[in-house]
Amino acid sequence: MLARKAAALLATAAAVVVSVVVAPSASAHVPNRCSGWRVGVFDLNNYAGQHACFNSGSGDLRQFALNNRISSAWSHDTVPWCLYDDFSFRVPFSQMAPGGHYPVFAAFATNRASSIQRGACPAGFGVLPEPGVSVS
Ligand SMILES: [Ca+2]
Repeated sequence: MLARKAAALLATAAAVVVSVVVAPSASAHVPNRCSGWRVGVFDLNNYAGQHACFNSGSGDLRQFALNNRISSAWSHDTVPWCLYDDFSFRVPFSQMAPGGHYPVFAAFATNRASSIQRGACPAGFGVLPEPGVSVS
């Protein structure tokens, strides 16, 4: 398990182009996992389970064992992030709002993302609704 996490961390470091790291916001209800990163994604609700941290995104979430497995996420970024159903940023289906917190993804978006990228989706794709639920 430790080796898997180490491998995931190495994959994260290798795959993510680190530019300016945005300091996390003061949102007290978001756990410290991925502190200092723009976006954290998780395979379980409430920011739990397998996770990955991004500053620009990934064209292949298999690298993080998270393909079709993201069910919660948060963003500390100031711009939207687009979620894609396919690899290599193909088939956008929704976007996370700047600073959005999603302890539970909407049903249509759960376990669907195969790639994720900083920046808005093409026009016509709505913002993922935030459930407004805080994690204590
Ligand atoms: Ca998919």
